[in-house]
Amino acid sequence: MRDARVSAMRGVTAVALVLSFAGVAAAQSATAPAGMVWVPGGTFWMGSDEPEFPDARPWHEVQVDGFWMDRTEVTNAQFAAFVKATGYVTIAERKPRPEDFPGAPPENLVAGSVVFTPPAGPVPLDSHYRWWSYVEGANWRHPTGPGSDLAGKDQHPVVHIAYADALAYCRWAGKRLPTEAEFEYAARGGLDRARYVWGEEFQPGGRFMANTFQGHFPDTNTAEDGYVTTAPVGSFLPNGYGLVDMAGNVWEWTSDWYQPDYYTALAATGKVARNPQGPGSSFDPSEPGVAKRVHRGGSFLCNDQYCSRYCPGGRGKGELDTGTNHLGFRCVKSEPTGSNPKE
Ligand SMILES: [Ca+2]
Ligand SMILES: [Ca+2]
Repeated sequence: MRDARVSAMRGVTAVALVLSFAGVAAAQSATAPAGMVWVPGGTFWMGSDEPEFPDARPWHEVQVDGFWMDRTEVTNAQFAAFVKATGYVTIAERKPRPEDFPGAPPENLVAGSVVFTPPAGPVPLDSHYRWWSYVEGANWRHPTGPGSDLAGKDQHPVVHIAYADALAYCRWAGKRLPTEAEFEYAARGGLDRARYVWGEEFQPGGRFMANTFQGHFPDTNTAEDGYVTTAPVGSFLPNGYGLVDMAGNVWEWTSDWYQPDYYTALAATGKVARNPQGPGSSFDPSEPGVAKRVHRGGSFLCNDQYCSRYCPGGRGKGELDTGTNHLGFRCVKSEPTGSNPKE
């Protein structure tokens, strides 16, 4: 009788062990989506008091729930897998429709995208049209136009991504775009109001920490950080949450509409903003009729002469159909309500 009981107990123990291992396996797969990093929720100071960032004022307290975030920008290899699975055609690959551009000469309605085209010498920094060109045939497969391709660039961030393209990828992957607050919170990596996503010094110990622009903008890129345009994702050290390229390499879409005084409105409530989702509509005084969403993180073209918005408080913005060869994205994912891994 005792033997039977021991044997039964052993059986129970074995079953319990099996269940326990199954539980661990399930927990591991649930807590670690491939290529994603858990960003624990918390409260932080969002914004900036840099003189050149008037739309990032004032500092205001924001609370975000924890979420999963892609460790890297979405790569060409990842985007190619999405296109292969779905047959998706990006905005830049589609011929513009005359009804969307009334009055445009038919010869101008060509599929293409906007490419950084550096001038031969120094130019006034008064208009970005001096270094951006609409190039027929430029798209994610041809980053600088028809003569270029993705050879050797599988691990580079995908570029020429319009907002709808980013959304389509996110939905396919079962993810979503980050809010602006989630992006900044994640970019800061747990540091409180630091100037850079890695700390206070641009080159700690002489080391470049992000892919930005060195030299004289926009005509002479000395690429002391090793990269003239995009770098393979993760070429620079991760931040405090283990995320790479949260500053520089390519700008990244967020889901928020852009308004320059949104932070002022949040701060005026006198309360901590909880999981802010952005304003209900867009307004950019420099182009009032153009709806824009927020871009974050800066790019390989950022430099202190023209654009230091790779700093974590820096805000960018863009028209929804406009991709460029320094704009990509990454995705995030919420845990189901009530589940709170690692917290
Ligand atoms: Ca660079
Ligand atoms: Ca980036």
